[in-house]
Amino acid sequence: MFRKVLIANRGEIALRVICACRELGVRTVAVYSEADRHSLHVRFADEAICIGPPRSAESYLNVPAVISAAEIADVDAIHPGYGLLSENANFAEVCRASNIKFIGPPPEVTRLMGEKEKARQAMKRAKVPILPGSEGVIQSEDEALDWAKSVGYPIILKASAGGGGRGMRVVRSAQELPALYQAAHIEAANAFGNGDLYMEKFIERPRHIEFQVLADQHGSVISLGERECSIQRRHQKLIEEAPSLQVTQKMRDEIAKTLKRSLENVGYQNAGTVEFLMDEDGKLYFIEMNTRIQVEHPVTEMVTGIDLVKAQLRIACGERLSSILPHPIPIRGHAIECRVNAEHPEKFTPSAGKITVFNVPGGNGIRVDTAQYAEGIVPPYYDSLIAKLIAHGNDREEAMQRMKRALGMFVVEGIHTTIPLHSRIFEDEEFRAGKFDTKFMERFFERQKAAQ
Ligand code: MV4
Repeated sequence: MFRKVLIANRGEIALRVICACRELGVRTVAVYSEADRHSLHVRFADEAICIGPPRSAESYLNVPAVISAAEIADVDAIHPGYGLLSENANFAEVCRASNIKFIGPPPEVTRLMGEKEKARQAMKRAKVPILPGSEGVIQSEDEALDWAKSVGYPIILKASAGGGGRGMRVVRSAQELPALYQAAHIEAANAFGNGDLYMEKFIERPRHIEFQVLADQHGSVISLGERECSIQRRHQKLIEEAPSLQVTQKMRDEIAKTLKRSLENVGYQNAGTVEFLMDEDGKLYFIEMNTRIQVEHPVTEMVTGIDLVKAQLRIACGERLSSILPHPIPIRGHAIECRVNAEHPEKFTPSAGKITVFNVPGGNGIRVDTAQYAEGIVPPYYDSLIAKLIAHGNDREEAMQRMKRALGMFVVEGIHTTIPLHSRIFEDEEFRAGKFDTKFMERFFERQKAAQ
């Protein structure tokens, strides 16, 4: 096992990685910005190094500062967490050049998956189902019109360097295509420094279902089942669960088989998430792959009993999946996660400030991943996630009961949070029936307004 690992992140995920390292007897090095001096990841790491001013660009995203800290502390490896540098292939390359193990896939694979259209074609070649669409990036407006005609409207234009919802345009007719093509191209060029676009058939009411995978450094890949992530607002997930009510064991086994083949083919390593859209007929289509540990990984941990972060560390040390995972992977009961964000309840704008009261729920089937505490500060510079509340039960009903009672016992004062919103969602009949797609929150807010 590694002797010492640097965690290039902050907040709950930095603490989550510290927990995994502790259990494996690995020394930890935290890095922090001037705004995070009193954060728990700094307190609980064995060593901590300040790497710059509050703004991420000058601290957590500052590659020379992070690498210098790693060299000064003499670490064997860096865990990037999620967001920040986690999917930055250049950073992974600098780690390699500095003889520091990057805990994630090789930079070549990160780069491939970061180019969404290339990833799509690679998965298509490996027989993973994809939506009808363009083959390779679109070179011109005329080419876009040709593809759209062959695919059939509506279509969606996506930025090849994008992901997570930025730089997308839905096109419903040939007449409106030219303007939307130009808008998407310019937006992508400005946002990502790369204006490349591709096209897919548009699904009106998709469900977002993603598969967790682990891959060792000896060419072996395994799927740990799916998560249902359709409850989101403005591309920010609010609630995730595992397993999905819509995925049968037959579908799960089939996807596991195709993912094993396709990801072994591209030389995937470490943890990853493969995103699919499910159409109205219940069919799954690959849309993109995330090459990091995700925010919502705990729901998979709760139903499989597998510690994904410890698995990441052990894989990065060269251990084989066959020596760290049970076979077959069990799926036990049901888990749901609420993302507790520091946000204004109606406007959904960040709510920074000092937390005065912080009572964290516990008890049977409840897990809370957080780096916050009473008297703690929520700085305005970063992501608004302050805690993840995870409920596990023998079935979805029990997980929901536990979540409801835990939400009622989660007391945060001094800032606004999404806790009251979550409580209302867990009273909603449509949610309780598991009837949701990515437009759920829009309908939910309409129902709430109508009920007032
Ligand atoms: C789509 C789609 C419908 N059809 N692709 C948004 C985020 C990005 N990862 C993919 N997204 C979508 N791609 C096709 N062909 C609808 C969305 C979409 C969406 C997807 C997942 C979760 C929430 C979403 C909200 C709006 C649109």
